[in-house]
Amino acid sequence: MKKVGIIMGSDSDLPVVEKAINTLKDFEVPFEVHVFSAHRTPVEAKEFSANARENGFGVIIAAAGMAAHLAGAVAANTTLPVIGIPIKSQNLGGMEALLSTVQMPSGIPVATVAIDGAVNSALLAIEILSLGEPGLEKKLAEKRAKDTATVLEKNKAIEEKYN
Ligand code: RP5
Repeated sequence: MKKVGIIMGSDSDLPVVEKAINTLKDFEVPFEVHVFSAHRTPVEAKEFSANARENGFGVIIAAAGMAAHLAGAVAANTTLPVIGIPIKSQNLGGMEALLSTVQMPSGIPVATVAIDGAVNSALLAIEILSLGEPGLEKKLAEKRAKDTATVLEKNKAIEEKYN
């Protein structure tokens, strides 16, 4: 199976990124995690991205906060699908990272999830990999069914309490 590459701009992003890591673990999808920054270590970020396809990656998740150029810079150096996670910041709440990540010019796409949307970044990566992995398609369907059952149970409890 192809690996998911997870890159974050700083180790301070790890508490959010760990949710993506845990989701990939739940699905037994192989991954690598790195701290590469578009601004602080641009050479390393470029090298990883440019070699990612030949190094066995199928999709890359890039998490960054503030002037979040990481996902776009990664996407500029690979034709693999890139998923951006805008990380919430103290001063501007992540809106700056969201806009920096999502507003890509035509030709270099970044699939952007919600601010701190790490779980969805992993699920989207798994969905992409599932195109060539029927086992993952089955696990995704099972998770959806489990999530639905959980919500229906909560609905039942609320209905019993108030109706
Ligand atoms: C971004 O700047 C990182 O992705 C992080 O979200 C933010 C702050 O980084 P630190 O100053 O905490 O290292 O590049």
